[in-house]
Amino acid sequence: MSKALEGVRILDFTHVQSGPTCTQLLAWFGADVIKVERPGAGDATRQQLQDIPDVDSLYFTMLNHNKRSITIDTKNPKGKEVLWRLVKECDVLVENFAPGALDRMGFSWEKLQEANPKLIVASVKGFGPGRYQDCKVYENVAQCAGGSASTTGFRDDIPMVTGAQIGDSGTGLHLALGIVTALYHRTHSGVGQRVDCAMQDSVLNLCRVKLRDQQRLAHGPLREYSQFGEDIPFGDAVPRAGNDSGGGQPGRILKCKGWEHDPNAYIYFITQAAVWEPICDIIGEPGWKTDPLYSSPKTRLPHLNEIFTRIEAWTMKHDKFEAMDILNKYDIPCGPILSMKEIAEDDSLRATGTVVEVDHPTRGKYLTVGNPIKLSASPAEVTRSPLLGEHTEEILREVLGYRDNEIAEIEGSGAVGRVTKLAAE
Ligand code: CAO
Repeated sequence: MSKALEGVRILDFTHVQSGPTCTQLLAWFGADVIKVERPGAGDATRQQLQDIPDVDSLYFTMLNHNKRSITIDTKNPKGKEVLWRLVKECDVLVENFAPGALDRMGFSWEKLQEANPKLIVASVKGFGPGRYQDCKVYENVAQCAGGSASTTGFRDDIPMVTGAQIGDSGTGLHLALGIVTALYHRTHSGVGQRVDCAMQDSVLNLCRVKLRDQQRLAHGPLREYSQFGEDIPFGDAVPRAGNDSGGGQPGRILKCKGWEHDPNAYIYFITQAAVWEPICDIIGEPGWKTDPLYSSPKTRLPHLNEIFTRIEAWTMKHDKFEAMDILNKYDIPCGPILSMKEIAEDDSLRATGTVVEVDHPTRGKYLTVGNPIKLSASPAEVTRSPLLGEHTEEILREVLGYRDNEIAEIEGSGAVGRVTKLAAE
């Protein structure tokens, strides 16, 4: 079976999380991703949150699978010469430097296009053009500026960021789609283009249901939000909705057996209209099937707190997995709150390769998240992240055609740091 992106070569100027998530996806699909890193230091995440001294951190290893690493000082004249040769050999340049950094290095869009008109240049920035365009941005800043934080958490508490990295990984996903779309466009236009993703925009795209609710507010209260049933008036902006379901089918996180000592003994329970009758039977309220106060989705809305308190009295008698088994028999949409420990040990996630064990020469075995996108004709094999500069010589020689004496000259200039050959694994 062939890889979907076989033959596509990526010049990967990314660091930290947003850009690396994007290029990792492209690498899983078979692109040859050449990660350019600063000699001696590399991507800052190699050293961040290190759990084992002098070993690439899990932060780095879990975001840079299937890539090759070359060290180049982009500010060294010889380094620039090598980079320009790489620009000509690559289909896509991906970067997520601070605004203006690529231009300052001398790689403006105009110069890149002149050197390689087919090149696609893909960038992540915190903000798009406008008043914040020059700002440096990390994950939580994007969550706050993209509308996620103001709509996450509980109404009577402070705004909350979410654990899902929607600013970084979310933007990386958007960028990857932009890149493959531009690659497709290039097949009939013959030319490259720029692909720009702002982290604020990507977060907003993922929060679009909240902009929907913002406009619904003009026509009355948001009846599916708990505060409606609690008679708490709405202000002029979408409030935080706690764990209320974002859709038209009310849902909540409810306690299950063991909640007193297990912080994750909870289940998400959705009172989908289609299964209201079995819900009433299971929780021991058969009268609610016909009582006009409870029998229709609309009349239930003011009573959601009472309804979920009653359902919780049932869920508290079962552990979350037992409750799942019972509720699934009736097609009642629900889901256990899984801890990361439970996810790491989950058989089915291992079987599909979504959770995968990888071996690393200095770290040993570790768990990672594999490609969540499954292509039937080109399955992704997850290979370990590269050591810093591991492929410098290989890339200089095989991709760029440099000879021994030229490689020695490049090394002598300080442009690529010390070129070392990795002992066979
Ligand atoms: N050789 C020589 N110099 C290099 C180099 C290399 N191989 N790689 C990077 N550099 C230089 C850059 O050219 C830049 O120099 P100048 O400031 O002189 O132009 C310098 O390193 C710092 O780059 P940076 O500003 O991108 O890095 P930072 O650590 O200061 O900021 C970040 C990091 C993420 C805040 C910033 O890159 C950014 O805002 N990126 C866009 C948004 C983004 O992707 N954020 C997500 C990050 S994950 O949460």
